[in-house]
Amino acid sequence: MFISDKIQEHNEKNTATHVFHFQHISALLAQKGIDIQDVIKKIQNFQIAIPSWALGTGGTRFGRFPGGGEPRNLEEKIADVGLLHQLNRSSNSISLHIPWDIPKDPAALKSHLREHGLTIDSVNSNTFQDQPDQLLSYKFGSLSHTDAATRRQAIEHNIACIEHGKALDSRVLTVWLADGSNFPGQQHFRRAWQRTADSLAEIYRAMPDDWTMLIEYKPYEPNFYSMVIPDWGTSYSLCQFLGKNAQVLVDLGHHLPNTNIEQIVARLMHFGRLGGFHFNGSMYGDDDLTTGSIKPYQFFLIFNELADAMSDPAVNNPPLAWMIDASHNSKDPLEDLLQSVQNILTTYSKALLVDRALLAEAQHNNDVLGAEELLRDIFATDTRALVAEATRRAGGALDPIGLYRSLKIREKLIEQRGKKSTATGL
Ligand SMILES: [Mn+2]
Repeated sequence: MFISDKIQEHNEKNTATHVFHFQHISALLAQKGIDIQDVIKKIQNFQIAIPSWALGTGGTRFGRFPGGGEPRNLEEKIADVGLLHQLNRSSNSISLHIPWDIPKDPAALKSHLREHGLTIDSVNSNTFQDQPDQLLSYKFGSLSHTDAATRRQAIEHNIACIEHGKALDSRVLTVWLADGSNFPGQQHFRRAWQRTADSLAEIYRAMPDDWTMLIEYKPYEPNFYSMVIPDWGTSYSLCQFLGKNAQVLVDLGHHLPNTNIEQIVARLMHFGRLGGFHFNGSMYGDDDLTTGSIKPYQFFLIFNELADAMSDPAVNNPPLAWMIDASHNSKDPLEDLLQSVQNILTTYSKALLVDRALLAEAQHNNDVLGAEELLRDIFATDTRALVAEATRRAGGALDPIGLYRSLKIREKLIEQRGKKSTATGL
């Protein structure tokens, strides 16, 4: 579905209201001496990958309630991401899950991607479930398994993911392990770490030099007593063991309640070891809700640390791979993704407005209230018109969700794909 004429029509219709809000924020920021053009450029350059598994309705272990019109194959998934990118100009890549989305004809797929202005982001291995044709089970682990043949199978799967990625010009392998134990005594912690490290080292050696391995951590689930990689410290220790092309991946929902994620982010960037980011919203655990929906202030504080480190020439951290990793259970997945991207861009734009010199001064002088109020003032600033202007200049819609709804896109997708279509992997 190509909708550039509809976008233009929509923007023209909404120009007056937009200009009113944009002039207001422009005047406000001019008073503060902020270069608004630079901020708009940074917002335009911020691209967030959409995972291939987020385009259909998710679910919980109790059930799944699909909404219809879900993409039936990888081509339709690419078409959906292409549509999001047309609307917001900020979702220019798709992250693939192997084996749910094994590309059958890489050359054809690449031209399909080009048609939609997209690239492949990371490839994600899957050893958290058994596949029908699989010889050995991952019930008791994969890369950390006590049995060498099972570890071998999991290593080979990851190397196969790298091969699929190479064919599509990806340069990132994301590894998330479900490995762990459910009961005390079940697993020898030190040996499990070492087996995992040795397995990852084999995969690392199979990676081309310009690739990055992202290692994701998670405190619990599916294992509830221990996870082999439960926290950023363990991810970091594995990266140190592997080499410079291994980086920690922070998933916002993979923390225990009240964890200071902003501090984790700052630490990792200080060490030059933050490689990737999975956006979602969390109330209790890995809830995978809409990004920014539950704790917007914390989300701003996280972005504040990211923006601070990204703007500091003394920080030697590679550019980050940004991705949404959420599950859409009660909303239209495409609307939810548009909403997430809007929340991400709005929060990022606020972080760009923080006066770093003033904040540093307040911190240096131990002006506790001064430093805090500086952040709170920016958090309370409505920057939606800045994001809308950045999107408009890039050719996107002033109000991506509004346009999506008025074009009745979900209804059209249901007509095309049917009420009962199911996205692969769900
Ligand atoms: Mn994740």
